[in-house]
Amino acid sequence: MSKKQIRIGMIGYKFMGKAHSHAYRDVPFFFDSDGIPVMQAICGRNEGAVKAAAQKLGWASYETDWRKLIERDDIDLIDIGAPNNAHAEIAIAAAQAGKHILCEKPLAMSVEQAQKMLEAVNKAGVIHMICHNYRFVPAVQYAKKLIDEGKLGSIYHIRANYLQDWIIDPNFPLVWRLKKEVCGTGALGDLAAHSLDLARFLVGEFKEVNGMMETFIKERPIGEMSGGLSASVKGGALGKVDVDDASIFMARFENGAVGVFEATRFAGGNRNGNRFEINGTKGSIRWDMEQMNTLQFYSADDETGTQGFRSINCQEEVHPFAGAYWPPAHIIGYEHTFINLISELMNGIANGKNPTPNFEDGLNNQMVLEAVEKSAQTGRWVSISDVR
Ligand code: SOE
Repeated sequence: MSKKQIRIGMIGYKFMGKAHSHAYRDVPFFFDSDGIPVMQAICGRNEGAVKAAAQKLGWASYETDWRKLIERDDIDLIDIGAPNNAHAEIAIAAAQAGKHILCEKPLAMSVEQAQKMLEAVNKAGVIHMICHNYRFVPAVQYAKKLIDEGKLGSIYHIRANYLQDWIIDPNFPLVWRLKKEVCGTGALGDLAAHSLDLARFLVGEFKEVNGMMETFIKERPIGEMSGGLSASVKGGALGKVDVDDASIFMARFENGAVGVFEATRFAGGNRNGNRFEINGTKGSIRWDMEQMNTLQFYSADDETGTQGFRSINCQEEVHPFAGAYWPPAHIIGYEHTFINLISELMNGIANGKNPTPNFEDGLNNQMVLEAVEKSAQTGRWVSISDVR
């Protein structure tokens, strides 16, 4: 079968722009996907910066207005890495122009927006995907396989935390991820969104949640992130932080499992501690992004005396996606999660089949996020069916 060329137009060129660009470049290197990404155009508002990014990241051209990018008839897929408040408008316009879409998480600012985005892609009949890259860690995919094969039996618990510490310094500036009108929520939409997506992938659908949200540093210096994650602005005007620094919630799942979730950017020493443990009637699994290639597995079927968590290095041919790379245990990293995800998207577009996670997952995730917010405001349990 001849390969289909898929011409990409990507919006955003910072952290995610770099991760996605790298993945488009590397997909054909490692995967025999039916679709081949063509890095056609990158888009950003600052001409000097986007031009430099185009050159550095390997894009053939650039645009400074996303509407122009969408109008171009030499683009098949729009990749949205712009801040959260721009996702809905761009995605709906892209769908109406008949473009396939990859959108960064969280899908939208609200359930209402996410519903409109899903309606637009369904109406246009385009392929859509949301960038929950942690689903594509081989160890996480293997966890899913073990659960689907019944190795854990029926699930009792998930406890998941996503712990970072990059805004602990009160002088860290008021960047867009700390402004409600741009990002919607703080640690909840940025970090817990990943954990609850993994929970939906591995455990099942949420039924109800009970949460709390806290903002420890209520005001921060107005300024940019120059200096990266260690940016610090001394003196000058302060602006209000109106999103959560930490969010914690309990959950019940449709299948009877229960969960505890914690997302924070104030867990000192945890740079990217994305972790979960799942316990079932026949066994347990544990995973930690900071040791991403290892899955801990406990099986109650093991002989008494030898029971305990065993560490599986998920870098063998049998581990999903791992075989595309190196010989066993020649490890892969964070960037490979994006390569794996985009290889699925390329196959999806070439074969006209929607991959997962897609906008439907984005909407379901958004319902959980909104239910947690509502619960934190009211101090009550909130059913997911009540935020539809
Ligand atoms: C920042 O907290 C961030 O880059 C998130 O936005 C990503 O989704 C997460 O994967 C890593 O941390």
